[in-house]
Amino acid sequence: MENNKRRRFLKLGLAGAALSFIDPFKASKLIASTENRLTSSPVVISTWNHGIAANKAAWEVLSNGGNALDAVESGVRVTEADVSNRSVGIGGMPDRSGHVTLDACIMDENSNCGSVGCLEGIEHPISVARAVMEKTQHVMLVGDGAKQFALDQGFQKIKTPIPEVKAEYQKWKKENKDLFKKPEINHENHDTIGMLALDANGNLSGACTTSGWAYKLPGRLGDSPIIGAGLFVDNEVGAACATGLGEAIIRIAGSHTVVELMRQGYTPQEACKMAVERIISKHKDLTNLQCCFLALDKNGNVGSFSVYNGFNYAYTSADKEALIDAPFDRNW
Ligand code: SD4
Repeated sequence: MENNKRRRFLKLGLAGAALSFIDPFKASKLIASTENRLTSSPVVISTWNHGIAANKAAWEVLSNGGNALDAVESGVRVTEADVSNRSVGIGGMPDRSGHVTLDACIMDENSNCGSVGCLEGIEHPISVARAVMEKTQHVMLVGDGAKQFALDQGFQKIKTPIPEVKAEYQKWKKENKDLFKKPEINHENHDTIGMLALDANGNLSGACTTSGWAYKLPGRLGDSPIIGAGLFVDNEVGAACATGLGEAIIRIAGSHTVVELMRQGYTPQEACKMAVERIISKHKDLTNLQCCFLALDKNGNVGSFSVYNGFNYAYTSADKEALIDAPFDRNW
């Protein structure tokens, strides 16, 4: 069979397989057009309940025929601009020297990617990450260089921490005289937004943005700005993102691992579970070690899994909007 025909045959086979196993979260809606070209019904998923508002903005783009890249950027910008959110964007918690440093990355269907780390005083790190991707030859800019680049690109300076966060920090500082005590990861700290979208042309993109671990050491980067850790997209296969303890996610190149497992034929759900099991196998002490993965494959099937209970994600498609509790390995 010549290559093109074989590819088309495989796609149609996949469509048939997907349609015959429909369940609410694996509702692949492949539609064969008259030319036997497959288009997809758009889907967007994102971490935690702040994903509901973010998905709405992303859906606005997707449902109007927009592309997945614009959708994920628009979506997570909603969370970044929400001053009541303590773990993403301008309302984010500071490091232990009182500086709010933001991390973000974005990746499109052509494996283009951009990222910023330790970016201070700029409202929308995800858009700066996109500018790194589109306007430079680099993938990642950090610290003062990232800030200077953002200002050169016309992004506005903002003052952080916002007054409420500053007050919380002052209180924390008083109560934690030993500032180099190992900071604890707790439930409240796991609120990064990672978003994955499939558009009507069957293309995938993803975005991830966070203020990171509250009271982290100055200069610390987590998984969220690292392509392959906090986010990975391969348009031939699928996309994955992560939230939770970044150090553990980086250690297994988490999101890349999930995508590669999907490439081997595992469902998004199985792939997320296997990545979590890998994390578990690499850590003797799982106290407070929460990590969660979210995945979307090329056919619109989704999956998620976390170490502990408590992780949920927002799902939006043409016929369903839901906040879904992720399966988990163990209870807290
Ligand atoms: C980090 N993964 O910086 C992020 C933290 C997180 O919700 O997910 N917060 O390690």
